[in-house]
Amino acid sequence: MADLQALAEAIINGKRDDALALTNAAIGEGVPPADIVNQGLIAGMSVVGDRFKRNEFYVPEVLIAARAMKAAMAPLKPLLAECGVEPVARVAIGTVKGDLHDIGKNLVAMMLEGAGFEVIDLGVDVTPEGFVGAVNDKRANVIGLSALLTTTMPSMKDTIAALSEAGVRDRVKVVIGGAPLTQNYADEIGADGYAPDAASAVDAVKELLNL
Ligand code: B1M
Repeated sequence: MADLQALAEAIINGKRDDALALTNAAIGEGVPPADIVNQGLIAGMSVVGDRFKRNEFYVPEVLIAARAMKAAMAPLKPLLAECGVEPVARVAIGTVKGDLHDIGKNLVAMMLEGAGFEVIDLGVDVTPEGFVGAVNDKRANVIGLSALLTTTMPSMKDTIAALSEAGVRDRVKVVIGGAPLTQNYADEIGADGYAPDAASAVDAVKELLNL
């Protein structure tokens, strides 16, 4: 019988092969793909997020768990599309213009994927226009801005201004993060949310979307 608890454990422990095998077994038994995602993958990644927040897990453990989740997600993606299961929301995330740091941004993207969001990773050195394009062309509901340099923080303000100028500001929530950022800065530039770490970014996005 499909063991979604074991699947969650495989994700938590970063056991990629086990996660994939348990996912394929559950698919083979006819378990609905959404249940496999929710009760296996998301349940596991949510424990990973909590442990990361409590400093019981560090970056390597999160990366390994995310790798297991991605492997397990591969056979599920086409099935979810066939069933017409829509993602919870679309988050377009990027490191802002002038900034090439992407380790933290990648972690945030992985945690968001683990929580069931569709993540559009725009990469690094993303211009304000690049973020506007993600709202117009990719139908992003949330924009995630990451910056690691004090010199690139102002690009967050420019991005929010560009979203307003393009007339799409009211269609998206903007969440910011990165080592030099603070809630005060988020308030100052008119961002909707701020998160100090990857697991809190998931909480912030959920809160903003009332999920
Ligand atoms: Co750079 N660098 N770096 N660097 N680098 C820092 C950031 C720095 C603090 C080092 C220092 O001087 N002590 C300093 C910034 C100083 C400042 O602005 N106040 C600095 C500098 C100056 C530079 C260069 C200018 C150096 C030079 O060339 N003279 C240059 C700039 C290049 C550029 O971006 N244009 C540069 C280059 C680089 C490398 C390319 C060598 C490399 C980046 C590789 C890469 O990312 N692919 C690098 C690295 C690795 C660092 C340090 C050592 C580590 C950053 C990191 O990855 N941390 C960093 C010093 C340090 O932090 N000890 C440093 C781990 C990561 C998991 O944490 O990114 O904070 P972090 O992400 C966290 C949270 O912040 C949060 O969640 C993550 C996980 O919990 N978070 C979000 C991040 N984004 C979020 C978004 C959210 C929510 C939460 O919502 C959307």
